[in-house]
Amino acid sequence: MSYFPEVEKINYEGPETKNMFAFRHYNAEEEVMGKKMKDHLRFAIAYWHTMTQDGSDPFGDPINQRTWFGKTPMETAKNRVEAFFEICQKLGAEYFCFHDVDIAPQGDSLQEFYDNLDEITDLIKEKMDQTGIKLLWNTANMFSHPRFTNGAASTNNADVFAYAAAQIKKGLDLSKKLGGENYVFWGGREGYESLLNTNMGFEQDNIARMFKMAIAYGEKIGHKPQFLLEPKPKEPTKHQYDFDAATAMAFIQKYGLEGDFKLNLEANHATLAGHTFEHELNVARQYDALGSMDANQGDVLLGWDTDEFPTNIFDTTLAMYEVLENGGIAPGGINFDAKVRRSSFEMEDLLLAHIAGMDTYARGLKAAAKLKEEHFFDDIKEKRYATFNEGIGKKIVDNEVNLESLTEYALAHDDVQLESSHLEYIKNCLNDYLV
Ligand code: XLS
Ligand code: NI
Ligand code: NI
Repeated sequence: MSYFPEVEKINYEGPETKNMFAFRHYNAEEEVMGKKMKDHLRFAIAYWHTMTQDGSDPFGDPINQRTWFGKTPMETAKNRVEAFFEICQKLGAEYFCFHDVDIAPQGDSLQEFYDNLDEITDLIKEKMDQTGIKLLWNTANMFSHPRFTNGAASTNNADVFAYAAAQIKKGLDLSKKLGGENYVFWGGREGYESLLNTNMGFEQDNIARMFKMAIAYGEKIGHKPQFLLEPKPKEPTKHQYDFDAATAMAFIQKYGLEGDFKLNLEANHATLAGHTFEHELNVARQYDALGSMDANQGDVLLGWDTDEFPTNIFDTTLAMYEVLENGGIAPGGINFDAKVRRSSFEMEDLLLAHIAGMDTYARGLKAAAKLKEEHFFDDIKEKRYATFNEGIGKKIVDNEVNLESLTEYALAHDDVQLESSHLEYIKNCLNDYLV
């Protein structure tokens, strides 16, 4: 049975097409800088936003009616597998991501949850084998259930810590079963509400303990996905420990996790932290820790994680430029951690929204490749730092100076001449690459 009988496989038809269900810019097999677009972009579909999002908001009841709703939670879960792989196939997305709770009902006990997960992942594995679609990453949802009100690995309650460990262990078992290429930790409730009752150092030590157990377990079962830490500054927790890329790297370094962990960076989390997405990607690159991307966008007028589908080509161009500078994103990918707006409640909107996101990233890739091929930023930066290429500048870079020798130099050259950055001119030229 088909859940989208009216829609054929979505193909590239070019920017002139009037067909809503066609790509206008994403052409999977087309080569950009000697590599297929699909291999640059490694698109993944997020199970949660696509299959379980009901369109509700704090003021509105669920609105999304889906034909995969069944009579029991398990029946719905099974139908979802069918529908999900149809969506991935129709879009030509080769990867997917999920939380444990997205794919199977939790039932009345942890054992029942495990059994449900086993049954559903059998179905998922069958679909993966049939279609060739691969698991980019999975993760454990350790933030929705009331038991995680005070955190998971950072909880004040040891039984909760143990429960979280059991979810992670299962997550790694499922990752092995499905050949997951990465495994994500997003610390939704790993943070605190008030310092009046919080031992921050103790909580962070416990998070590191949990991560080390995850690494050890991966080694034990002979399955080592790339571990990824996903920063976010707030929401749901007021102070989240992995505030941004730099904070997450400080944590990773403090606990000696550099060899095992990279970062999964999300566009909307970057802006919530008061950064641009490209800033976060660039920071990660400085540490050789750019692991994967959660593609979405926030709304400049709203201060929360709106998880909109990315449609801003300025942002995707600068993000893809960082990816090209990184030499690619594999084994990570571009996961659409994005949901349709409440008013886009038809099932077909799930396809249209992904088409928009994929086209926007394709345009970003093409523009970024041109910027790189034409050395647009390289030339600007080369010129801007030119004083370090010779004379005293070169000596600084070669570590041949100290405060005394620089003082001697400065006394003789205190008539400093600056050059204008012509930033407005740069932005004007950059626009030519975007359209
Ligand atoms: C929420 C996060 C979440 C992670 C996976 O804001 O983005 O969806 O990506 O737990
Ligand atoms: Ni995310
Ligand atoms: Ni998010």
